[in-house]
Amino acid sequence: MKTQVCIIGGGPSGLLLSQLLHLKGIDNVVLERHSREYVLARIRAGVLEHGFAKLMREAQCGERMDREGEIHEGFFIANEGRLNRVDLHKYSGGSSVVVYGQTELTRDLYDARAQMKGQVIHNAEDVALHDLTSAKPGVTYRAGDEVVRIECDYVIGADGFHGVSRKSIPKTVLKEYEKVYPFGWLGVLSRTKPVSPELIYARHERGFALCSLRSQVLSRYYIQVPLSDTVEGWSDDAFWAELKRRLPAEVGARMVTGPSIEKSIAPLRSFVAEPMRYGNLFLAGDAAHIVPPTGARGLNSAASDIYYLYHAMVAHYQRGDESGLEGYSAKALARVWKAQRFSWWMTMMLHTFPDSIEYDRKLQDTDLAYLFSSEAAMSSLAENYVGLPF
Ligand code: RFL
Ligand code: PHB
Repeated sequence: MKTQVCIIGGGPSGLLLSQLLHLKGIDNVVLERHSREYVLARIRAGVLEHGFAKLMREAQCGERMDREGEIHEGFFIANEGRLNRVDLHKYSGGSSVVVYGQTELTRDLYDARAQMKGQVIHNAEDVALHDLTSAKPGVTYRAGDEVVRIECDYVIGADGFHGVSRKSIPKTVLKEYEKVYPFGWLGVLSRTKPVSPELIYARHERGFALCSLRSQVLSRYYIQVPLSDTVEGWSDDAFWAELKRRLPAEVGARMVTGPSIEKSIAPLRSFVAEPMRYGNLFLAGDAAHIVPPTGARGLNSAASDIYYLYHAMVAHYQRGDESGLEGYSAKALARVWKAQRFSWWMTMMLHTFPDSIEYDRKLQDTDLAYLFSSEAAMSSLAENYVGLPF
C-alpha cells in the first residue's frame, strides 16, 4: 500500500490531522491498535480551547460541538471552605473555553472520516516503523495472519504515551524529561445534574477534588487518591462521601448523587520527549508529551501540534516549502513547555502531597492568596487556561 502520510494512532490527534490533510488533498492512512468502540469508551478530557474548537470547524467537524458544547467564562477554586471565582472572560480579554467531551469530539472525527471515506484501519496489530531516516519510510502492521506494509513520505506518531512511535527513535537521539506525582485521580461519570454550572477545583487537606461536567445532565467528578488505590476498592457510596468531604459544605449539601457509569484511576505525570522529529517521523500529542490534568492542557497541547504539522504539510505538498517541517519540533516544544509549566503549577498549588512539610503548605496558601489579590496573577492564570496563541 502507498500513501503520502501514515498516521499511527486513531485518537483525537491522529484523526484530526487525517481529516485536515484529506480536505487539502493530501492522501493519508490512520492505523489504530484498538476498535472504534474501545477508543470511544475512554473518558478523558472535557475542556477545549477556542483554538482547538476552530481547528475542529476547519476540519468540518464543529457542528455538533457548536450546538451541544457549553461556553464557560469562568470556574471556581475552592479553598478553606470558600468558593473563589476565576473570571476567565474578564482576565483573558474576553475569551472563554468550550466544555465538550473528548469522547464526543472523537466520535465526530470518526464519523467525518467515515463520511469522506478516509482510511482508518482498526485493530492494526504489531505496528512497526521502518527506514525513518530514508526518503521512503515504511510502516508495517498485522491484520490477522497478514502483514501489510505501507510506503509513505512521512510517518506521524500520534499513538499516545504508550505508543510505538516514540520508542522507534534511538535512545541516543531522544531526551526524555519526566516528573511522576505520588497520586492519581479517581474519576466518576454519572448521569446526574452537575453540582455547579461551572467547574470547581477544590483544594482540601484530605486531597484535591474536581467537579466537572459533560452537559447539564452528565457530571464528571474526580478525587485525588494514593497510587495504591484501586477502582474496585472504591464503591460509589464511598466516592460520593469522600467528594462531599472535600468540597465547601454548601456545595456538598446540594450534590446530586447517582450510580457511576464509568469509574477509572489515572496516575498523574509530566513528561516531554525532545526532539519531536526524527528523520521523517513526527511526534504529536500524548506520544510526545503528557501533563497532569489539573490545568486541562493535554488535549489542547495536542491541538497545537496538529495545527503546526497540518500547516507544515500543506506548505510542503502545495508549495515545496520545507520551513514548517524543519521548524516543527522547536515551534511545538516552545508551546508544549508553557503548558507543562502551567499544569505543574496548578497541580502543585492544589494537591496534597504526602511528603510535604509545613513550609510547602504555607507556600500553597500564599500562592492562592496572591492569585486572588493580584490582577496580574489572575490574568496569567486566565491567559494560560483559555490557551496561549498557536
Ligand atoms: P490518545 O488519545 O492516547 O490516542 C492515541 C491512540 O493511539 C492508539 N495506539 C496505537 N495505535 C496503533 N499502534 C500502536 N502501537 C498504538 N499505541 C497506541 C491508542 O489506542 C489511541 O487510540 O492520544 P492523543 O490523540 O494524542 O490525544 C491526547 C488526549 O487523549 C489527552 O491529552 C487528553 O485526554 C488529556 N486530558 C485532558 N486534556 C485537555 O486538554 N483537557 C482536559 O480537560 C483533559 N482532561 C485528560 C483529562 C486526560 C485524562 N486521563 C485519563 C489521562 C482528564 C483525564 C482523566
Ligand atoms: C474533565 O471534565 O474531565 C476535566 C476538566 C478539567 C480538568 C480535567 C478534567 O482540568
